Amino acid sequence: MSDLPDFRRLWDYQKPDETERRFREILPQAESSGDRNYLLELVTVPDGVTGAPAVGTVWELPTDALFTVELPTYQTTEGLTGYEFSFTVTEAEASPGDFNNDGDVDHDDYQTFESCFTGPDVQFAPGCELGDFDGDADIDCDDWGQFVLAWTDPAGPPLLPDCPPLIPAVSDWGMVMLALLVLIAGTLAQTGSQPLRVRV
Ligand SMILES: [Ca+2]
Ligand SMILES: [Ca+2]
Ligand SMILES: [Ca+2]
Repeated sequence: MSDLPDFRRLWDYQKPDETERRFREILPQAESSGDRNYLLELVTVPDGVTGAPAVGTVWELPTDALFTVELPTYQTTEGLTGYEFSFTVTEAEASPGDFNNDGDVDHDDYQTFESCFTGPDVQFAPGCELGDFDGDADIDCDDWGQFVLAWTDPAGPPLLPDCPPLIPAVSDWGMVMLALLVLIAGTLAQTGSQPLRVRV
C-alpha cells in the first residue's frame, strides 16, 4: 500500500486535463492495492469539475482571511457543462502595531516594534510600516505612545528602554484629588520644616 504515489503531488492546477490523465494512469494500481481510503480520495472528484484539488486536500489559512470559492460553468467541446474550480484568499488588512497580522498587538509585535525603532526623524526600514502610527516616516517615542494604546494583551506592554515610561491617563476627578494631595503635602512639608515661633 505504501508504494502508491501521493496523488496530491500530481495536481497541476494550470493543467487539469493533464492531471486527470495522470490520475487515470494510477487508477489500476489504486484499485488493485486494496487501499479503499486511497481509492475513494482518488476517484471522488466529481465528473465535469476541472482544476479541483483532490478530496482531503488541506489548506493552512490565516484565521482572519477572506476566501472565495468559485465554480464558473463552461461548455466543453462535446457540448457538456463543466465547472472550473477557483480558490482565492485575501488576507485581512493589517492594522497599525499588529506586525504579524494575527489580530492582536502583543509581545510578538513588541519585538518587531523594538527592532524597527529608529528614533525621531530617521527613516524606518522596509517592513516596519505598521510601527509608524503618526505617518512621519520614523518610529520614535510618539509612535511608541500609540503602540501602547493599541496594546491588546491584558498583562500590559513591557517598557521600551528608549522611551520614558508613559504616565497612565488620569480622570478629571483624579486630577483634582492629585492636586489636593499635593497641596496638603506641601502645607505639611512647610509646617514641618519651619516650626512656629511663639513669643510670650
Ligand atoms: Ca499581532
Ligand atoms: Ca517622529
Ligand atoms: Ca512616526
